[in-house]
Amino acid sequence: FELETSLRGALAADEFELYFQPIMDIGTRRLHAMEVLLRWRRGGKDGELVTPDQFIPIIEENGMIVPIGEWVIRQACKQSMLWQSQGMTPVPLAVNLSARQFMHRGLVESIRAILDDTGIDPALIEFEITETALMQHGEQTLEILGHINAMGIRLSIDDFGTGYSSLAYLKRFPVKKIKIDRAFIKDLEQSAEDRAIVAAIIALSNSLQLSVVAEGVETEGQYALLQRHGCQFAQGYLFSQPVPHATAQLLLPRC
Ligand code: G
Ligand code: G
Ligand code: G
Ligand code: MN
Ligand code: NA
Repeated sequence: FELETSLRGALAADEFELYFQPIMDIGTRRLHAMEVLLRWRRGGKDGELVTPDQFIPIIEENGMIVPIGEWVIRQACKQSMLWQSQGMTPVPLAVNLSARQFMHRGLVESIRAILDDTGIDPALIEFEITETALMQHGEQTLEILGHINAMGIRLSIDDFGTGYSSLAYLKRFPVKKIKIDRAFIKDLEQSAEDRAIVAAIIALSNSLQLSVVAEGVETEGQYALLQRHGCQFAQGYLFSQPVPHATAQLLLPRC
């Protein structure tokens, strides 16, 4: 309750920040993209850093996810353009979208306005939507995703494996990439069962022309197993935790 009260002024007080976590190309071990992760600097400049699990559920519930989520998309586009203007080679930035944002009719129009205002190449923005969110509003979601896809923004399925969809069902959506939930990666080296599940997801995804990101990769052993099974991309503490923009920019190649 107290959190909710201080969250109300947080956007106007400029207390949100973007963090970035690298997504690596497994074959080349080079940077492929970065996931954008929201942080709340509670109380301003010297305030404590609050992670999304502590406030995303609140702002999803009270609807503040709509303006805050829009701010995240705009800020990510601005950041990409700023890096480009400073001579860095951009990589795509992957922004998380909540189910609640899909229920808001204005989503497509605000994305269009952000693309226009910032001038960003839509190929440099991706949206991550969870499997569960995708299932919630079948037809309306399908329509909105169609509009987003038509703008040239790629879509990926986040936390794959934790919901109840099948890859066959996902083929109805204009999705190019799936992210295997870290629950399946955690015990990859110890668990033959998890290896079987992950191998099957990768094989079927590849045959459906979907690329695959493994989340929560923490060890070289996991990395080697994923590489052997044909997984293209990996994200996790093995490479980097989510970092602030000043650190993220050091990871970008220069033109
Ligand atoms: O950064 P990590 O530490 O704690 O993030 C936890 C989860 O919070 C992520 O998996 C993601 O689902 C969610 N999250 C992070 N940033 C955003 C955001 O900008 N918008 C939405 N909707 N969810 C986010
Ligand atoms: O670092 P400083 O407090 O001056 O940043 C001002 C705002 O601009 C912050 O919200 C910061 O997150 C944002 N920002 C994003 N990218 C950059 C950048 O490359 N340089 C600076 N100075 N600020 C950036
Ligand atoms: O997937 P969401 O979009 O749900 O995912 C990002 C979340 O996962 C962030 O909270 C991030 O801090 C966390 N995360 C990223 N890499 C790792 C990792 O290698 N191990 C663990 N335990 N958490 C991770
Ligand atoms: Mn995500
Ligand atoms: Na995830």
